[in-house]
Amino acid sequence: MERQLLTNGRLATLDAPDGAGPVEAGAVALADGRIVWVGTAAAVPAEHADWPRQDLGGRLVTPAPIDCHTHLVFAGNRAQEFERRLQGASYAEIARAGGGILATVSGTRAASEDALLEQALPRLDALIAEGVTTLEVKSGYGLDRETELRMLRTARRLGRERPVRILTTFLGAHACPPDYRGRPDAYLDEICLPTLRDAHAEGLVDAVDGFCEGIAFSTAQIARVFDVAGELGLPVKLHAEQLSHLGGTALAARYRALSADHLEYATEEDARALAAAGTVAVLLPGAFYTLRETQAPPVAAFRAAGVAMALATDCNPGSSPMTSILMAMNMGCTLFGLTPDEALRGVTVNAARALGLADCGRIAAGLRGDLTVWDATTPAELAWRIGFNPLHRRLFGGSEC
Ligand code: DI6
Ligand code: FE
Repeated sequence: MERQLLTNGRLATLDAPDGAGPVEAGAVALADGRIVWVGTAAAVPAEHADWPRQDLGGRLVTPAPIDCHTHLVFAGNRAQEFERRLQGASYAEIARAGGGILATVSGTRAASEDALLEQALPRLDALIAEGVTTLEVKSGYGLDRETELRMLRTARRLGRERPVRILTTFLGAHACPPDYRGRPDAYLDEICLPTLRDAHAEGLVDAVDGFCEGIAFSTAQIARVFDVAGELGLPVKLHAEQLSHLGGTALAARYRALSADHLEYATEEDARALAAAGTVAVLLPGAFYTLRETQAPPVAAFRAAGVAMALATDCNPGSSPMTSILMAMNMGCTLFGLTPDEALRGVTVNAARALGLADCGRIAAGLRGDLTVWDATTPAELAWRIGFNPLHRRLFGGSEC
């Protein structure tokens, strides 16, 4: 049995009520990749006291960050679209003209699995370099059977290529492909839903997502996707109220979704529905920033209703070309008014919830040994800086890597 005792850390366990500060002079005992005991160094039980020790020098220890919303697998880039938006074109205009998501669909359809892997790895490595140990990866740039399956297989491969846990999400209802232009229901019947069944049969799907928006799918269409997910026993989540209020949040709550994501145009009533359903609000400030949106999500309403808030990168080539979870924390604070403690909860305990995971996101006995040690002493230092990475050590399942 592999055992270790980390001592002299400042532990932000995220296992205590809001606002509880780090445990000073804390210790964590790990055995076989799991946390077996957490507390103050002075209280280490005799049974762990002689385990190999590592002194953390008073550094901050947190649960390792979790990126609960990414579109990490895709081919090509959208720098040209960036230039067009700088000249005044809107994201929706570009999408309606066949650019945007559909531009990435062309590139992704043309890419082999090896090419997709090769292009995704540097993005994954950037997240790992900031301590991320678990992330979600969506399909949705194939919009045909073969490419959607290839994206999901690539996502699974990422988890074999690197010391990281990948959760896959089927996002066939991301956009209506050109060959089905104006016939979104036919696309769902003929491509999206059969592909979901095939992907599930191949063990490639951990959850099902959709893009509920004027430029994508209606609530009635998303409900059809969610019904099939329910039949297959798969949890759902939704891109909702990003650019307008269409009722996606209420729909997500009705289906007891793991999360509703973006939510710039969500209302107080939506916040109450999320709270009642136990659905996590995943805030994506990278997309808000990139698209230069002006309406921020209703954070005060989420707080008042008791909605758990997570933060993620939304890493994608169009609306959020961001591969930094620390930057997501910084933007969550600066653009959306989260406190640094909320930002930390957003990428740990609440991000785990948004993925339906109970075995990570906190420092507590029984959980995976997914920990990060920082050259910092307070959680605020993680969200404070821009473009600086204070990671000192990353433990994935108890192993340093
Ligand atoms: N919302 C997003 O932020 C991404 N997808 C979505 O439904 C953007 C995808 C892209 O622009 O490529
Ligand atoms: Fe997204």
